Amino acid sequence: MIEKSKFVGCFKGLAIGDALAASYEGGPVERLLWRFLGRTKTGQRRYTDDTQMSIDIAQSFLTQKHMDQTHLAHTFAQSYRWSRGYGPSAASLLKGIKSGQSWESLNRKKFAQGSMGNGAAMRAPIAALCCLGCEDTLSDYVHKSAEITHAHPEAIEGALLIANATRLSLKDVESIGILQALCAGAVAPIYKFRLSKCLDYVVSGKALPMQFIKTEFGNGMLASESCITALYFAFTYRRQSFSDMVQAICDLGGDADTIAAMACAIWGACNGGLSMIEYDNRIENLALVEQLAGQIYLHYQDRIG
Ligand code: AR6
Ligand code: MG
Repeated sequence: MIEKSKFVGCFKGLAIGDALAASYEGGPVERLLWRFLGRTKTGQRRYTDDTQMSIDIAQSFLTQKHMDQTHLAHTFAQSYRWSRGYGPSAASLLKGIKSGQSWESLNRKKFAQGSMGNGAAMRAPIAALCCLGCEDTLSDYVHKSAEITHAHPEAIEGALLIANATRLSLKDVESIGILQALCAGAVAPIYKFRLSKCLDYVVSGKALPMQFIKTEFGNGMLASESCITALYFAFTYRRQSFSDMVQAICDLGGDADTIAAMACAIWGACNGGLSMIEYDNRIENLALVEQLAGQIYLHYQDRIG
């Protein structure tokens, strides 16, 4: 049986990584803007769309008890606030849903194959938590939660990689075994290529220079430019300090908050949330995040009897 602390660590890790790295995302304009938007009135660090959409997945699951795409699409749309820093295509899609259009009419409107941004992968760890105990539903659940906003096959595959890495981390599978399993199941050439390099580097245990990580795995907004980067950090820092990993991701820059959200969720799924207590009063709404993780855990307990 998986410990509750791992569910809490996964969800809190996602929110903490997102909030701590948000001020390192993008170029000078984005960073300047976040200096004004990045704190609550009481001085806590605000999280971005990564955590908000993860909360939406959890709340929709806890209300509906199964994957209900219409309910989830409306939950995403109701939570949308421009000040959370959503991706441009995701923002216009969510505003369209809020104005009464269906997600099916919008998710291939801007791009013929849909968005291949990392916005589906960033929330995939929480989809994985919702499926624990009935894991044959995981692929379908992640696919359906992703395609509402990200219909492109690479966005969906990125979400599946992050969800599966989370699931196996919760079960204490060793990093090499997880990466081998992901390599074996990879479909898109970019994921096959980057995953096999990631496996080699994690096996070697060598620290890679930042510029090299950026060239090898990427640090951009596309799923193919950030998901393997997050896996590299999560498994390189698995037995090291959480805060050192966050700092390294901040130093990498680019889409730092989303890379941190994914890596920190997986780190928390491996190590649990005990070492994250120091952030409890520093990050917005962590009590809600912990409460939602606890409620999802109760479902897991019910399932496994
Ligand atoms: N073809 C070309 N460019 C694309 C395509 C495509 N099929 N799909 C996406 N892009 P979006 P997200 C480019 O808007 O994935 C936030 O900070 C295009 O430039 O769907 O939800 C989140 O936290 C598009 O605007 O956003 C993430 O960190 C961009 O990718 C990040 O933004 C992002 O796709 C992405 O979030
Ligand atoms: Mg982000």
